[in-house]
Amino acid sequence: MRFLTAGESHGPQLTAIVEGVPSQLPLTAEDINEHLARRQKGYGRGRRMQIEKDQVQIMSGVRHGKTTGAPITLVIENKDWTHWTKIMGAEPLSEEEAEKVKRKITRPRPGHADLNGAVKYRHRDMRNVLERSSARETTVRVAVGALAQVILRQFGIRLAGHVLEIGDVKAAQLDFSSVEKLKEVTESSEVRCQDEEASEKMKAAIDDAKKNGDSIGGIVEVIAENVPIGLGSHVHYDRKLDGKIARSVLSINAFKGVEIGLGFDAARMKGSEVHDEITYDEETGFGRSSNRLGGFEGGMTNGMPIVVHGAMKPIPTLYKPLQSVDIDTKEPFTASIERSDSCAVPAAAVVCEAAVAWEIADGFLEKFGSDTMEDIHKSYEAYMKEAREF
Ligand code: EPS
Repeated sequence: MRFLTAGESHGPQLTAIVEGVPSQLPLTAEDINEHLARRQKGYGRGRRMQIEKDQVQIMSGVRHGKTTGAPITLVIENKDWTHWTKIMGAEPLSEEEAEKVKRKITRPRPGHADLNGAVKYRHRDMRNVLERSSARETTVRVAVGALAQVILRQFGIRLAGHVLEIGDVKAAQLDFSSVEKLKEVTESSEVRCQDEEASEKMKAAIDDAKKNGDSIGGIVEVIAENVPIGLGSHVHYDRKLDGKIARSVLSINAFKGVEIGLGFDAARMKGSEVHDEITYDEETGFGRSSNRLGGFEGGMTNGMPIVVHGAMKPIPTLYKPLQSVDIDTKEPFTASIERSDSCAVPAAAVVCEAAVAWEIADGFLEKFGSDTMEDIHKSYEAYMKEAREF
């Protein structure tokens, strides 16, 4: 499968075209809206989230509740567009109008794409960069990830994204038993965290950052259960599924780090403390006695849950000004900003879940075929039987 996204933060809509989805998959807008609503929640969001109520429109590739195999177009409108029709419109402006409505941006914000994008694409108005680099785009990535989760659910593969750390507050170690159990707690948490005591401290840390005109980042975890052995491949670098997941997670706005399983900690431990011992059971076949490698060996899934961590830096749009330089006057200035989130880590857990879901679904179809759901089910059942009896 592949997808493209298009759209600006204050433009009319966000769009994704998803190609390669098998036919006969039951799919409704509600399957996607559920995840869009999850992304909009979270303690620490700014005023924009009160304006938007993200809902998907399925514009192609689905008929009477089932996919046809044709490209699927997903559209999510920006409600805020009504305030930006002149500023963000596609029609040319007269010089007089431009003066009035353009709201040219010449002051790059440290930590944003503003300056690099302006130099690269030769824009004197940095709105041409920041409208597209905005994390608003993650809406449509969540929509695409929701579609991926509809495919995965047919095979019992379920995912949960949750928050491990916000600022300097860490949740207690998770005793993972199932995605369902994890979701029971995290879906109702304002910071998407399973540790209630830590959640309160996280909220206080967010309040503190907000009060000081600052922002804070954090670490999210995504767990995927019931993933069959053998997705991805050891034979070539660009077929390693853990590598694809890492790239996808690092491409989420503001993400600066990714780990699978123990991740960086593994580098500080002995081999005997890191590797998961192999077990055998007549009914279920081969397994592992632990899951320190997060479900991956040799770029392939090993049948254990996939465990991915992503580190999000603090949002760089700050009320507390940082030093920068105006690109027109070359004068230094300290920026002050109108509207921002002080923490978007709870939402980022949903985005990260979507990114991981997409890569697993893609690896799944690569292994089991991609034309019709019926063929995929047959191929999956036959392989799982062989794998159990191997
Ligand atoms: C964002 C800035 C804020 C966030 C936005 C991402 O938007 P605005 O500039 O309209 O206040 O609210 O996030 C979303 C709109 C969203 O849907 O997550 C940024 O600069 O990245």
